Amino acid sequence: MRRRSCACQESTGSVAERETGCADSGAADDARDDAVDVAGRLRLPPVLDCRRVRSRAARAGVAVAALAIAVAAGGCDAGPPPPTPPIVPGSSAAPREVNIVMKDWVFLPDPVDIVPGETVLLHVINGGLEIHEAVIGDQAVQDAWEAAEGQAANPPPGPTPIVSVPPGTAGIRIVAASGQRIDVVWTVPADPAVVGALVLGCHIPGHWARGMRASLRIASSRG
Ligand SMILES: [Cu+2]
Repeated sequence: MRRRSCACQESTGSVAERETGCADSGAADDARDDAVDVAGRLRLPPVLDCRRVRSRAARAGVAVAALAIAVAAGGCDAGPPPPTPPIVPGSSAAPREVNIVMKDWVFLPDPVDIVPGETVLLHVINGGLEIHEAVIGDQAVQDAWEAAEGQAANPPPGPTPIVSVPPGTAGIRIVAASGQRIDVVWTVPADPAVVGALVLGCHIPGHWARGMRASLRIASSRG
């Protein structure tokens, strides 16, 4: 008997058998040996190695299948989001409406597409459970609000301290409670270099550290 050290042939794990060589595939007299194997298997030592390999092969098969599905679907983390089609920039007379949804620790969408010089009507919606804010500004603005609000965290009993930042570092700040929507008209700077440095961030204490930020992307315009 050539297969008495392995019990793979009893089961449906034929792929593992072929891969591991547990089954002797070339023997013409195996039919007779099989009968002896089946009859005598209980007398053999445990065949854990073969079963373990089969289990591994099964897991590998699941992983390969999952990868194939992810590839077919384009993947959830398949790199940067696709570019948006050219958009019609807003004007002061007809601002372009832009939704920014704040959730617990993220902004949606990310990035937010804007056109330098256009006027937008921001609908800032807090879809999370905690209070959030949308601060639009460059890194100096983000740093200023992070420092200011960090100092105001866990205030002593009494009136809530007013949070402020040095002149020139305020940027745009929109604070919304859970479930609240606030609309703000904003004219985007005309200089693409300035727009390219803008960041969207939340500085309610601890939120920036949790990664609550998004980028603003210059979109191509039509019209
Ligand atoms: Cu937040």
